[in-house]
Amino acid sequence: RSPLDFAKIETKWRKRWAEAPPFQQGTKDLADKPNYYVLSMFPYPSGLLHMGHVRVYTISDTLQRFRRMQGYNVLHPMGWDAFGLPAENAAIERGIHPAEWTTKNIAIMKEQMDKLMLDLDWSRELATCDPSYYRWTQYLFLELYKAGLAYQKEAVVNWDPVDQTVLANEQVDHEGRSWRSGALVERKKLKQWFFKVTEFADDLLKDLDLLENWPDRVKQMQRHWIGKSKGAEFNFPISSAKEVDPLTVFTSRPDTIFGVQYLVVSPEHPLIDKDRLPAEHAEEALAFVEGLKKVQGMEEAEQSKKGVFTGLYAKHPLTDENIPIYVASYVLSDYGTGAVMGVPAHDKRDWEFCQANKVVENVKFVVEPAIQEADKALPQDEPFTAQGVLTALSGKYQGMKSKEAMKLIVRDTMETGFGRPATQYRLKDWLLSRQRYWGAPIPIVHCPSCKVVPVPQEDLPVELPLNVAFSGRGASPLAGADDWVNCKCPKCQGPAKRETDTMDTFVDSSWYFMRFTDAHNKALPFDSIKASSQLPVDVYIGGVEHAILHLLYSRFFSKFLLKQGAYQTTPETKPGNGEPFNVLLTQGMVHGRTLKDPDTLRFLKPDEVDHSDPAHPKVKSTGKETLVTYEKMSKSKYNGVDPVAVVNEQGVDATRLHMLYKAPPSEVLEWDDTSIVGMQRWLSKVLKLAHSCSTTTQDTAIPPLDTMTDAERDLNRTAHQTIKQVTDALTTSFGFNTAISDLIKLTNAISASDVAATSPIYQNAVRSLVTMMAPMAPCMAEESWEALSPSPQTGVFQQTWPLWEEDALVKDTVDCVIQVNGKTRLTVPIPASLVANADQVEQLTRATPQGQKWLGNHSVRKAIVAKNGALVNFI
Ligand code: ANZ
Ligand code: ZN
Repeated sequence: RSPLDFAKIETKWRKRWAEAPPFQQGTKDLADKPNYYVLSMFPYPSGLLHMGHVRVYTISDTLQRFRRMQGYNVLHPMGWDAFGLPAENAAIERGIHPAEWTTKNIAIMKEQMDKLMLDLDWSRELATCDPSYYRWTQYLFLELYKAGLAYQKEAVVNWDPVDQTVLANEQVDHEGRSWRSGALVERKKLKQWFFKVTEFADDLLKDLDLLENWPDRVKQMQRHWIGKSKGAEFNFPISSAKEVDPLTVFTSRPDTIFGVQYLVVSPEHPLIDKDRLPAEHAEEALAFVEGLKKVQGMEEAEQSKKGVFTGLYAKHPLTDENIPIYVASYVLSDYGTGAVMGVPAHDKRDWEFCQANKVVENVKFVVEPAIQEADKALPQDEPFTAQGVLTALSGKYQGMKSKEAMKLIVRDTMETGFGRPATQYRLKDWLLSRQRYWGAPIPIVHCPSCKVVPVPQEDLPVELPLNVAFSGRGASPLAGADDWVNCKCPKCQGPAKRETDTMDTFVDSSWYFMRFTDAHNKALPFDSIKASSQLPVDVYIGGVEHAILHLLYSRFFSKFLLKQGAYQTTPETKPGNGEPFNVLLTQGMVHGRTLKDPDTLRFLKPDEVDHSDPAHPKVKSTGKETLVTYEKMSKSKYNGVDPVAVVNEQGVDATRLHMLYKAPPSEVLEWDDTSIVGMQRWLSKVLKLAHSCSTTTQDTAIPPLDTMTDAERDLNRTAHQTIKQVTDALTTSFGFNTAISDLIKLTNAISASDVAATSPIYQNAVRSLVTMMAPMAPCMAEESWEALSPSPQTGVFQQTWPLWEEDALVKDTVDCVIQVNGKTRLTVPIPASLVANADQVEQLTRATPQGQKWLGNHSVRKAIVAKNGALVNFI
């Protein structure tokens, strides 16, 4: 189809670059250049590169090549997020050891990546499952442990009965099913390891404001995840004789204290104990709690408004009323104090609970809207959840606004010891232990006499035993590896047992970007000076699915390590305070062209479709045109696209360009092979242009602007305008799509121009074009550069990025909008030097037939020149 043999050109450069890489990584002459760190989120080695990968890596490779050409010493590494469940499942299903499966996949994916012509620093390659890496993950665990930020506690966890493992909340979907196995998740209490991320909650929240170059949406998601909530804690004394400690609740609405009609504790609350509950109620309450464990998933349990009375009462400290205490699963055990004050009149969940369990007959409204229509009573059949003014039921606080009442009530109750101000975060500590094999072992030994003992640093890594049984059922394979589990206590040398939990893979990925700065360090996770000179990452590119956890945990790690002095930030280091990623670019998904039968709406298999007219595919059996949509690629929709096949067929440059051109990076990209041909045509055209001026002189001096002909000035301006726009797109806006269309426009302007190919202006335009194309389409740019051959010794990647001159951008004429008495009437081209001069503009306007018509023989009283002469209003 295409006259150019792209594959041949690609092979030619692949070979030459293998001999003499276009960029030297870490050479001496780069040492005095400023550092720049471009990173794409490292992949899980599934063994299959998908189009989403192509999109991320194309973006990062484009950005890094651009920065190198700008003269930066760029770090652009790649590694493997190689621990995790799929490897272990492969071991169970196919009997291959996870290590072997992973190594094989890495090799396959590396080859696939190579097809994409990515210029990566493979000398820093790392895999998180490699002992030389996880040794340092374990080291960092111990650092956190020593700092009091890693601890063990019993916790209610999401238990996946199929995978036999604990799941994080976000691994459970809204139906309470495991993200991986699809099994209904159960609630189970287990001793687990946690990282105290909540210790950093305030910093993690506050410092989001420093991240000017992060998408607002991501920052919003993080804010919501951290969920800071201000309010108060109140103590309600329990009027039953058995209980001495009061019940403490957290509320964000202390102004509703007079509306408390009952209290509710979570099913895991310490009060729910047969010794603490009155005998006549204990059985029912405990049975209720027991029953909840069988309810599927956390989510469903939380949704349910069912609850039972505990038999206990508390005394309302302000009204002395006796209020019943309930237990219900809508109260979370790990938020606030695990107990709430029930205010049915002003909280939706309390209202529903009250209705569902018939707790009280009359709901007490203690706050009313500030502005109320005189004769219109507040509806009594729904809660009033907004702030307002306190009603007569609120005693001496009657008439106060909610805000003011909150302050006073908290202050007053502080004096009596009943209340205090409190802040709560939705953010929870990070539950990091997993009852699985394929993860970094937690470097802890349990000794009968010394209890929890950290493994000494010199004994790291605690290596995974290779010889274990993968059954897929029961406890973790590690628990069954007796030789490994039984060890000596590092403290007393007595017999002890290893911790058999491994770490969540999010731990591995929370610091890999730091390891890349010093990937082979054998004494430390990384050298402080090396890390300090590279961090933060200048641009981080990856999927928005990591907007919360991975980014939050990475922020936690880098803040912690900064505090520990593991690296420093300099005043110039943006954004500061241990924030790991300066610019965050979250790329959208790649959707595939999906064909459906218009009659049955069934997804069509490739062999069911007649593609003889590619723009109008038809159902073979009926001859009807198929429905065409773009949807997430999946096997069941037959809409998947194999990147390697695309590259083989269309060429790597056209594939990369098409990927960048079809949509702005953060938006969904509708992948459609049929239009790649547009990029191929453009590439051919550029190469032709390059050939057209290859035979000319080496004289590249651009003559002064005022000696240029109009055609030369025009072409020169277009070239400079394009340089400005493309540079901006690659620096700040990341509008690769508009950058490509600007380059195409420049190509067309060069071809259409009357300027001779021998002119330095023409040559400069072509050279700038080829240079700017290089980061996105490396092979064809290099081929074109060779054709141009302005300096045969150096390739296009040795060229410096072109600079634009403001002078060259100035237009000769300005299209001036003319208004008469404020109404827009016509546009007149005015020489740029005259636009500010109202008299001249008037003369030139009158000189046009339209201008004659509107100004006629009226004299102008006043002329208002606006927008630097682009608009003149004659009055
Ligand atoms: C009384 C009240 C009255 C409440 C009112 C709200 C409105 P945020 O803003 O998300 O922090 N709450 C406290 N602990 C809880 C737990 N462990 N499980 C479920 N709900 C809990 O939410 C704070 C509010 O959520 C608290 O304020 C409490 O209900 C409830 F008109 O107390 B409120
Ligand atoms: Zn011991």
